[in-house]
Amino acid sequence: MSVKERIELIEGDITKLDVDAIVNAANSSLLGGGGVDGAIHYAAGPQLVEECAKLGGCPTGEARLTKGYRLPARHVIHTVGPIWRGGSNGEPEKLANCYRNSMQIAADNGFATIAFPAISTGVYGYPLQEAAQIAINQVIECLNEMPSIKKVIFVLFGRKNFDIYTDILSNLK
Ligand code: AR6
Repeated sequence: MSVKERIELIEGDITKLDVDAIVNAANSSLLGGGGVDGAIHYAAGPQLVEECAKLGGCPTGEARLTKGYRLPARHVIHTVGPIWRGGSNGEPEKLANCYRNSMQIAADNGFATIAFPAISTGVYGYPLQEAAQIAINQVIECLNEMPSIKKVIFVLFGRKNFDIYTDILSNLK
């Protein structure tokens, strides 16, 4: 299977996905918030924040693993995206690190399927097109190095972001 065939795009709600891990766009406290973070905690139930509270936070660009509790997904990989401050404050590198570190946790734990939201593109204000390009580039790089990961699903909330990802992927050979 080619790397491109191991990538899937879905428009919808990441909390519904039955995969080994969904990735959460968290904040550095790991104690919950709005957006996809709020939706994941709501669907997983209160045990998720109890486990998160034991982790002692997470710096921007890094990632942490918990169980999925009431989610259909077996695990949650919490990563902290950069807040967009114009793009010359290390945002691209930090966003790339979110994808790489999440993929590394999946590979280290033998996960075959992982789903990502568009990290940093909501409350944190990262421009959609730039963020999508980084997400896809980084995931492709990782898939080349991590044969045990069979499928990466990008779950996009809204048609606009879905179309951006579709365009980038269709322009890859
Ligand atoms: N499924 C998939 N994608 C979703 C869902 C969902 N259920 N809900 C929202 N999105 P955001 P950030 C999309 O704001 O920018 C939180 O308060 C959303 O449309 O969730 O990384 C945290 O605690 C957008 O495209 O995350 C942090 O404080 C994308 O998910 C802060 O927000 C990310 O938007 C993190 O901000």
